[in-house]
Amino acid sequence: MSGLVQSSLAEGVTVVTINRAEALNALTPEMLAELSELFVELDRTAECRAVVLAGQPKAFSVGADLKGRVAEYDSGGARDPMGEIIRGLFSQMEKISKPVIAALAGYVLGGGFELALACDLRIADSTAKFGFPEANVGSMPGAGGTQRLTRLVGPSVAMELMFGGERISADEAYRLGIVNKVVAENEAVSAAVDFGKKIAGKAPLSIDRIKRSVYVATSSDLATGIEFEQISHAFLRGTKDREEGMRAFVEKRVPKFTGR
Ligand code: CO8
Repeated sequence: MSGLVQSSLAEGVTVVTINRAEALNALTPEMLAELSELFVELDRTAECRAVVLAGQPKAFSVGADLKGRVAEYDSGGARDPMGEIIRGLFSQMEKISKPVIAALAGYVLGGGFELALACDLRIADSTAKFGFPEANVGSMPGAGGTQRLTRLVGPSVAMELMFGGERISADEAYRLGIVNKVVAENEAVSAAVDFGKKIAGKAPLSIDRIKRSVYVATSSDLATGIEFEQISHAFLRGTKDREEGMRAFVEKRVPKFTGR
């Protein structure tokens, strides 16, 4: 590991921090590959029940490392290593069974905004600034941003943000439904960890099935979504945790969930 990505697990919540402050957390293929390896590991780690993804106080991330992109031109490379890794990582984040909560501060731009959108929830501090400047550099959001932002805010607002490239404040992002909550400066990580701990007390299989069902809702027609929900509900009926949860309620005690 290069130190570009750090993680620590406590009380069921893993905080993953992107650590490249000197370049405002500009994303490199190496960093994204490390994130991807880490998410594989977190998905297998039973003690990890929720993930908080954080950046630095000045920037969650300013997006793709433009210096690296220029170097790709200079070396005549036709491949797009960044594109391959970033798309794989974002779909992996949606598929892992644990909720991923973005804790946002400072610049959340371009691919950094797309990274935040690939998380399940977003909590921003009052310094967070969001924008898609890709059209300024002849590019476009290419890691799912056009799709995920449109699903959150609708086509008209999504195009306004991506055509104009203007930065919006945390409060505006909240008003548009892009972030779930805005907290005071430097409090996004602690607020996200608090929510993660709340999730850590729930039945893990319920959380997994809710997450999957919601993503089916954003990518299918209603009948398909209802069918998936029904299958998921039937699956949970056969789990030990469901019986434990219901017995604990009746016996007025805290349930002990095992993920089975
Ligand atoms: N890449 C590499 N380095 C960067 C980047 C970047 N995107 N942004 C900032 N930096 C570096 C600067 O070069 C500088 O380093 P140095 O001092 O060594 O030159 C350091 O970070 C600090 O930056 P500034 O001095 O510019 O700081 P300011 O506070 O004055 O400005 C801004 C901050 C406004 C964020 C400004 O740096 C900026 O506009 N950065 C570019 C942001 C941008 O355009 N991002 C979008 C990139 S395109 C993208 O993300 C597409 C993703 C597609 C992924 C999928 C592909 C398939």
